Amino acid sequence: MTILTIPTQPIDGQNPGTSGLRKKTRVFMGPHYLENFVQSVFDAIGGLAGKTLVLGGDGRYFNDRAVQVILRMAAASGAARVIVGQRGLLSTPAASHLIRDRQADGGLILSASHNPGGQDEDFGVKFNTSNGGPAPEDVTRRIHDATRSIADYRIMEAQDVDLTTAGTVKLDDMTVEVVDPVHDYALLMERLFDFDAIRRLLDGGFRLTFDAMHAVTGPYAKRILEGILGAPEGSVVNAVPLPDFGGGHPDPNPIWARDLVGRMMADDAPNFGAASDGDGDRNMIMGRGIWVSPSDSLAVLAANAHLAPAYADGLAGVARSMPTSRALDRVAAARNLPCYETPTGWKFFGNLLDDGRITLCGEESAGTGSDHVREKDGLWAVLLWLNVLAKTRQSVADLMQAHWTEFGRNYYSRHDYEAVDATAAARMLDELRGRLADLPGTIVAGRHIDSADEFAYHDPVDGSVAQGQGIRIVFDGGGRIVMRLSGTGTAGATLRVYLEDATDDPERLNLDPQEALADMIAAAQEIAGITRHTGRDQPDIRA
Ligand code: VG1
Ligand code: CO
Repeated sequence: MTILTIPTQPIDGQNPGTSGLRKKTRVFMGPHYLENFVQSVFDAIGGLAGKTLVLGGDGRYFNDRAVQVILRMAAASGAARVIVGQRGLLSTPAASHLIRDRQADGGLILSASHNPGGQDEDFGVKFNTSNGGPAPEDVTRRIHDATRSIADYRIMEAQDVDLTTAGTVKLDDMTVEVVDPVHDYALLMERLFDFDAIRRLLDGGFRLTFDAMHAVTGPYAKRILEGILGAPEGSVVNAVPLPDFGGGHPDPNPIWARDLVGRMMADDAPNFGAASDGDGDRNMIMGRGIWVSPSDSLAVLAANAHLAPAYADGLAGVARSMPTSRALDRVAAARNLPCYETPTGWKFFGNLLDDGRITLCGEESAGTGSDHVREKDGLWAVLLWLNVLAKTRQSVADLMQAHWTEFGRNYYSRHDYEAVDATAAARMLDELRGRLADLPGTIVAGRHIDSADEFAYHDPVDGSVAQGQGIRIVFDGGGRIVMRLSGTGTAGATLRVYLEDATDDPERLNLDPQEALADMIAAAQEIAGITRHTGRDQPDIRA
């Protein structure tokens, strides 16, 4: 077959953000856009000659065509083998597992995660390294550098590879191994958890509902929850991945998963409800009449993980992203576990996991995971919850009550202001940055400020430093405000305001979080002038 060398020019803005390169789908479909980026990834890792790559995506619009382009480019660059999910599908955690299990040199995951999909919505490409995790910052920097000097890319002249059936085919000299996207991942889950205990729980009439939001976890949840664990058919809803996710945002939060919330708040609600996002790395957990905040979920899982076989010997340590609530820190302190604080984005957990310093970690944005892969893992979190519930035989609501009674409660909410003017948002943070030194010791909204700074992370494993990772203002009594700009958006800027306040008072464990956080909400306005700068008087999302 013929290898074509196509001349091209650098394209601005091909800079991977919090989680890969994310742009409007039409941008990715534009001339050379995908090809430039993919060639830059190959160049940044020293070429593909003789290497093995994992490839798959969340099934969104353009996934099918992008997979074929990448296969032809990998063949042209001399890759030995590409392991690709059937029909081009792989969830992010399943891809991470395959990279590790098959000792691949890396992987490309096609997804814009929880962002909507379609011709007029979002697309994305993430590169993961041989540990199965998102490329760390030095690698993404090299990729970005390569996009700025690219002059040509190589692509094989060939027809589409048939990805409809599992098996091995050749694309010129390169082996294309088409795999069942669920099989290996399901085996891994079976090794980690007490499936018999979960089966008994379900046999006893415990009802669950899982909303795959028309995204990639549909086939995974069907096979594992219904097929292997015996939940009745229909327990998994919206289980067929669609290119436009049924027109919604595949984002498991109370806004975008409102159908699930409605079902779980009804009188005849199932005992357990959950949802995942576009690429299957996020999770939302609910019990009858209760939504569990992701930060609380992380803390509860850290406190109870030992009930699952994989974690029976206890945890080496735990970690959370900086904006995530400090509910986890309370568990760590009580159990004498090291607890690390990292910047937003899963890539920062990689070194801690690889080095054996932590077993469990998570983010307030509905991401939870462990050392079983190097990505957050939605279904894993659901199964760990089910394992814990099967062992404790408590309801979700009772388990939360017991947790707060033992450890105290950290009220938490994230307020997102979406598509705000980027200049105005940057100006607001600049202004705030300039005043940080003056804030400690002052009283705002009746609360005393203890400290104020901009978070920088010093990686204890490789010594790298990540600056500018969010402004944090800490109040006495456990209050905290964090502000940063999103690194995953595709239009304007998204301002994220993370609000936290803590209580140990047994009389104050069951407040509405927005009411419990009233001081912090008022303080955030007063300190940063959100309305003055952005023109918005309400956030778009309260998660
Ligand atoms: C967001 C979340 C972050 C998460 C990232 C990728 O990033 O805040 O916690 O790791 O999305 O998740 P940002 O920069 O927009 O705040 V996913 O499921 O979109 O890969
Ligand atoms: Co995701």
